[in-house]
Amino acid sequence: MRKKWLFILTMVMLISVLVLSACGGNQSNNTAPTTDGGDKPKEEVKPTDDGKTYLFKAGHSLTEDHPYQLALVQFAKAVEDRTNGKVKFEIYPLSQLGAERELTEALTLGTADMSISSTGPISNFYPQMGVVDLPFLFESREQAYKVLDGEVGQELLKGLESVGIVGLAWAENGFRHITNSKRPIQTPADLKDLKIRTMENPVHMAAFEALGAKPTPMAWTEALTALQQGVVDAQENPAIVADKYKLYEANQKFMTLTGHVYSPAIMMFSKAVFDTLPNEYQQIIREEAKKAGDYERELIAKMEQDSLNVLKEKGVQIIENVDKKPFRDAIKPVYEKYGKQFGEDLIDKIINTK
Ligand code: EAX
Repeated sequence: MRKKWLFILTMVMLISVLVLSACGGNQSNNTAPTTDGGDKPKEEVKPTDDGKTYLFKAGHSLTEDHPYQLALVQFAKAVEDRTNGKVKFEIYPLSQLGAERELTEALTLGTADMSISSTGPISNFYPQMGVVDLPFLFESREQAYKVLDGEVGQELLKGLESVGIVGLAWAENGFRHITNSKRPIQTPADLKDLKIRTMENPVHMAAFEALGAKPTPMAWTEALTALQQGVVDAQENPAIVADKYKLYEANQKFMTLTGHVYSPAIMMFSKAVFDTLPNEYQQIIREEAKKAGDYERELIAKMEQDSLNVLKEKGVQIIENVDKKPFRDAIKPVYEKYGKQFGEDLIDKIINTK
């Protein structure tokens, strides 16, 4: 009888040990197994709840089907998900919160929350940013990404804080090309006395003066009317902007693929607003802005050829394989002038980044 009870006790203890070790195994491994049998890192840390909810407005100057918008939509969803719905965004395209220069100024003043904008107007508030707007500075997206995602670009983003802006991440507007209502542009001589709308950007204005044109700076919101009414003959923007804004309906009959400026864009937050957020929310916003900026760059690169095809279908004469050397030579005085302002070493460093 004694042996029988001893056996039963032993079996009960053995079964208990087996059951406990099985449970303990699940608790210690609170990560989902991956397909390769490894363990994924722990899920993103969920921020401690400060009990507050935040609703921000994010604006830009382009259309609802442009990568600026699509990137902000992805960004907003990711931030809302990761903050358990505590940080939300309303997105305003079509310059509804103001044209790029106006909205950038509002960020510096803390009267607007967030934007994605081309760098063009930013140099009115942070002059050093103008270095990236130098024509023919970037020969390829790869070079641009290396520079902007490296020390030079990160320093430029950091420098924005001196004027009240948090530069969250680089994105892309695209390579800018020239459209006009008058004639095919093949050489700088074809630009002579052409009234061209430029961004409110001193480097661009100097460049088009050096090319013999008549630069007329204005916000994008005014540009469309000016083109339609013939106040200006030309403008310069990536093909996707010309497509989404149907510039073929604004007398733009010719597009010359000069690619004269690689136009970066920046996802920005007002520092006065950003600083009111708990650090964990700030970190989430920074992380998701970087992801959204990378996503936006991919979209721009993918959509560029589609937009060129649309412009061709709509009757725009596309002038391709342009000899860029005469254009580069004509704007050398711009490099001499701005080399002193931005630093010749910095410009050389950017140009020599391969
Ligand atoms: O940022 O104003 C411009 O030409 C800009 O390239 C455009 O609004 C996209």
